[in-house]
Amino acid sequence: AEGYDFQTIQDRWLPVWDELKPFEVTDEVSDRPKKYVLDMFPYPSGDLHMGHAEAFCFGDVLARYWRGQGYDVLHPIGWDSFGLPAENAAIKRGVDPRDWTYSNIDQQKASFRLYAPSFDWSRVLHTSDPEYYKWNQWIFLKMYEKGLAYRKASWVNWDPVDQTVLANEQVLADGTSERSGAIVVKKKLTQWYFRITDYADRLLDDLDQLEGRWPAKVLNMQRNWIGRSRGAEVEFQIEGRDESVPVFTTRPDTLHGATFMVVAPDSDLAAELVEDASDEVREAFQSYLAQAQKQTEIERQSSEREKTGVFLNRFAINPVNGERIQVWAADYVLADYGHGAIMAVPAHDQRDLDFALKFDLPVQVVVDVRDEDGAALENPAVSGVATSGAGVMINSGELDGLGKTEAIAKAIEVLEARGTGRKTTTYRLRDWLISRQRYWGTPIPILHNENGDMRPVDEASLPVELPSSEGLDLKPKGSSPLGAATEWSTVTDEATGETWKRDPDTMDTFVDSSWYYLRFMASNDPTQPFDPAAAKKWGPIDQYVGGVEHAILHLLYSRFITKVMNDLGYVDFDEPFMDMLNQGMVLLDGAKMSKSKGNLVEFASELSAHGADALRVTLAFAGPPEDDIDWADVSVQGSAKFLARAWRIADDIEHSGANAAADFATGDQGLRCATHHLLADAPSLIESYKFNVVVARLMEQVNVTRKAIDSGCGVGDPAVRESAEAVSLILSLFAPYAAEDMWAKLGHEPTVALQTWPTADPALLVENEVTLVVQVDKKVRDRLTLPASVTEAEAEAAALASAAVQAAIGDREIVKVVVRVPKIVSIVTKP
Ligand code: ANZ
Repeated sequence: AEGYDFQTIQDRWLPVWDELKPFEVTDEVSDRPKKYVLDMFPYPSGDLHMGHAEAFCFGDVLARYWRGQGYDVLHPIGWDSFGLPAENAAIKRGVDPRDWTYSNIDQQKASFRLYAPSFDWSRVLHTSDPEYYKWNQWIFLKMYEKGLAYRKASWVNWDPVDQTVLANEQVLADGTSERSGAIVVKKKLTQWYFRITDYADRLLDDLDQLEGRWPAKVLNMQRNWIGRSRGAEVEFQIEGRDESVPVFTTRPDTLHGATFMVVAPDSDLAAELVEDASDEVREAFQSYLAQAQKQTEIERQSSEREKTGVFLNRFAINPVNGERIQVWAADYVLADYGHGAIMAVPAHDQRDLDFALKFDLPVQVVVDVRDEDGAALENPAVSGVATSGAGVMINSGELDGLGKTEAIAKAIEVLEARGTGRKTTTYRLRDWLISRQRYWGTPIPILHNENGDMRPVDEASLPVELPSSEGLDLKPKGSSPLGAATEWSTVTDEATGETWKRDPDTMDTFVDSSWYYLRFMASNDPTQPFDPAAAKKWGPIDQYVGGVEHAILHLLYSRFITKVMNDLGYVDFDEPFMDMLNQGMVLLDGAKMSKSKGNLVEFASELSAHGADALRVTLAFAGPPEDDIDWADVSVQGSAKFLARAWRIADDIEHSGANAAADFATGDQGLRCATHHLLADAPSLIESYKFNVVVARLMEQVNVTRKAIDSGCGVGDPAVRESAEAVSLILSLFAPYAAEDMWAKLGHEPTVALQTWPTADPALLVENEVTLVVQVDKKVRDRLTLPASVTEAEAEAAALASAAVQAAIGDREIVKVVVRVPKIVSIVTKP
């Protein structure tokens, strides 16, 4: 007989599966339960890599598992194919971004076909197809109608190399661009935003529903990113200015200790406050502003950094005590948080204290904070340490004597009564900047005229297709290349003859990926973004699988757009991802793989050397899926050997001519028990992502089965066939080719992937129990069924607890208990 050969098996089953298309599913309502399993879709930057191999292996294990449990499973695939890397690569190679993108997609598709995830290939989408991005534009128009899409001028992170706007998290802690490595600068631009801040409370509160279903780390990152902060806004009058200035504070109780005010140098307020200042002040301010704009937000907020600032030669009035306090500009105050201005309370806030000590500003203690022994803490002005904890209010008029919580409530009450402040909530979350000055993205469907009016493109004329890149200079230069596509840009209104210009910007690709999971429910439908009835059947996603690098933005934006869709009545759920698995990374010798480091393990070469099955088994067996995998520590050969052993059992059965119709119940009991334990345990192990344990159990089952064949019941025993079938079913999650081949050798039609798993027979799960005999004065009084692993103490306790034994003992005294586990407990009484 021929041995196990992955290549032969792959060649045998690929064309069969191509023909069968086993994973295409319909949107029709069925009486079976459903699961929607989705892996974060790939970016086509080249061929698939080991990271894809891992993530798609785990997603596929889960998708295949639910089919085995009798569910209708939607497991689609698409490509996140717009974006900067394609554009930069295209510029470098002098080709159209389309050609580069779609040839990479073709390569990834071919690799996926071999790797064999159980995708429904009939639903493929690419976000760079006009049929897809038409619906980005449709979503934009819906948002615009609802006031959720708007334009404003603001300071943005600017990458001077890529010449584009960056999101905050694309700026690294050292102030450089994640993309180009350039030092990021601030630039004031008019940009499009989505009003995600309107949804801040819902985005935060609804995370509670996902507790225990998403990794705790991801929930925390989402919560911190939204950053809800409860407090008050307090109005300060500024001398020589009519309107008062609001500041946000979490500690309105400390208002009597506010000894100066600080405004963000890059705020509109700062610019206004220096308008009429002396040349000297204005110049000092301008040079300070220029310096501040070079700092990242992280640097500006760092407590390590020496405080800097300029006095604006203006004064504010503390609303509670009428004191005249100086107004400074300093970069530790951010322009776009709260109101971009603060009341500084140096005694109780470390940042303010550092600043006060550096510039010799007054420090006023208003909270008496004590240490554990009840001793007063040293004055912050002396110690240099702000006392930020709770204590009793002093030097604070009507607040004196109150504790922190009561003082905050009282302070708010007083402010509200006087009309100089109110209770409020502030968020760290900012609106979502969605416009980009680049070519390879979705055109924004807005028209502008000479007067500066805007109007949305008619829904009926969507999509606004990207013009050909021919003749356009795609090199970044600060304005969108589309502005130069004159013919494309110019739109004449047929009714009025008026000329309009298309908005030249394109959308952030996070817009594309914020709703792609919905498009799978009508991928080929030109008339609607998705079919609401199909969304009702499949939505929301039951299982999402992907990298933790998307823990914040992608998930937040998807959650936001889902809530908008819910509000607009298009979907009946308002969270998109019910359960989430974040896979670890694939490393080599402890390091992240990269081309530049020369330590890249190529997916394509691993795939051709070992085959899809061995790779998948190796990835699943390497450890818990959340952990990193070091490719230097795994043995693909070991996986291949295991597969050969498993396959050999089915092969031996096939060649033995053993009766396929044999009744399993007549099979070897020992082997049957092992098989049914495996069937009983596998589901909860898979559902708790313990894929490595399941592979280990399969290895054990293959060994037990081989032992039974060699030294026990022989290959013809029905229990051997039963075991081989169970192995084939469960193995199909990890090694679809080998499992399919085994299934065929056992006399079944393809495909094993669509078989529902048998349930374990409870009668075969109890072999681990024993009968313990209890004697009282040498007479058998009871027989107890106990686990075989019962300890002496447990056996004695169980014996003494038996009603029959207690009746036999009566009120006589027990003089001796002899325990021989697991067989007998013998009780001797005093007659
Ligand atoms: C007075 C005060 C006294 C403050 C005190 C704290 C302690 P979170 O919790 O992050 O919301 N703040 C307000 N707006 C700011 C801005 N644009 N840039 C930098 N800091 C700003 O922090 C809220 C606190 O951060 C506010 O409460 C304010 O300082 C400061 F003993 O006001 B606090």
